[in-house]
Amino acid sequence: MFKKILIANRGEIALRIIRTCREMGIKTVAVYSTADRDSLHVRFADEAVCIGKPQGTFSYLNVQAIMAAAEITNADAIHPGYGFLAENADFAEICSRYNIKFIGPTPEMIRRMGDKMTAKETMIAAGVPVIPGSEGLLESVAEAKKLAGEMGYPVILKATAGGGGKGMRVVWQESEIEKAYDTAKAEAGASFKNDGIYMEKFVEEPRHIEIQVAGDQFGTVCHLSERDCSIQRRHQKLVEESPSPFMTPELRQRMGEAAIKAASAINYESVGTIEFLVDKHRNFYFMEMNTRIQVEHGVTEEVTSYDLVKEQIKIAAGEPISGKNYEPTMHAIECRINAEDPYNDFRPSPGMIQVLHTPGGHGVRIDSHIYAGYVIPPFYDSMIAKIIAVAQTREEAISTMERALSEYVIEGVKTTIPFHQQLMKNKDFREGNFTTKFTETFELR
Ligand code: MV4
Repeated sequence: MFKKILIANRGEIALRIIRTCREMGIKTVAVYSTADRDSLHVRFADEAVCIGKPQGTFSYLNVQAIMAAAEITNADAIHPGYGFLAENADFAEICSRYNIKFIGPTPEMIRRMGDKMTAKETMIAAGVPVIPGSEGLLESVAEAKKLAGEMGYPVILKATAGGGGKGMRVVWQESEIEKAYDTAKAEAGASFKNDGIYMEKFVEEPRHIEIQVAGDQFGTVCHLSERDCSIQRRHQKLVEESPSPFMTPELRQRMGEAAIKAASAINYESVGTIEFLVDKHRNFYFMEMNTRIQVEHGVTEEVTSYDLVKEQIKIAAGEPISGKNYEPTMHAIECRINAEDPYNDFRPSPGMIQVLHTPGGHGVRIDSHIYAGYVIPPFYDSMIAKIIAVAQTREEAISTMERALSEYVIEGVKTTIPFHQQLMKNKDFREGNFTTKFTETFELR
């Protein structure tokens, strides 16, 4: 097992990793930007190294500085968390060149899933259902027009280097395709230095349901059931839950098998997530694979009693997993609390937390790095806490969440708490009747 892990991240996920390391008897090294000097991850780690100025490119994305910090502290592994360098294959490769274990999959696995068309081709070969669309990248507008005519509108154009919604264009009729093709290609080229785009039939009003998987170096792969992440706004998830209110035992069986097939196809080793789109007839299609620990991993932990960070570290250290699949035994709902103004287009609201009271009690888990007097810097994403409510039923989990939200006192910055309070009261949400379009019509009053 590793003796010392450097955590190449900040905020709540850095704390989350430090907590598991402490339980496992592993020493930790925090790295921090000058904006994060007074952060809890710096205090809670055994050692801390300043790696640069506030902006991500100078600090948490500064590979040189992070590798130097790992060298001088004698760390034998690096945990990248999520975001920043978590899905950077070049970084994973540099770690192995320095003889430092990257806690995650191999660079080849990251690359294969990072290119969306390659990922899709891999899934087709493995027999995992994908959304009907172009075979490979589009070569011309003429090809796009011909194919869309054959498939029927609406279609969607996606950047192969994209993901998470960047560089996407929905095309409703032939008159729009030329412009959509040109702008999607230009946007992809500008954002990713890769202008490859492909086409799919557009699935209207789908649910986003993802399956958590884990695989080890011995070829054993298991799944840990699903999370429903349909409540999103501009491709930012706001609420996640497990089990999905749309799930049936039969659908879980089929999606679980497909997710295991998907991960096995690349001999996946680490924890990861297979994202699916699910249509109203419960047809499901592979969308992308995330090769990292995700923000919403705690939802799965609460319903399966499986410590995903601990398993991720054990797998990286070469230990085997049991191979048994996990079914939810509880219901968990997570609300992401962001320092944003939900009444003002979710505008970021950085600044000092003047007053803080944190909820607790039965069935409430809070993952957060904030404290009274903490200053939320403007340089990073605005998530400041995650509330996870756990209970035996969805109805009870919602009640627990409402109770926890009502206890949360955060003064000094605007937060998304009022959004979540109204969402928990919404009839369609309470009935489990929602798709990825839900937030477009949900009005905050
Ligand atoms: C789609 C789609 C409908 N049809 N693909 C959004 C993020 C990226 N992972 C893919 N996305 C979508 N791909 C087809 N063929 C709808 C979306 C989509 C979406 C997916 C999941 C969660 C929220 C979403 C919001 C808008 C669009």
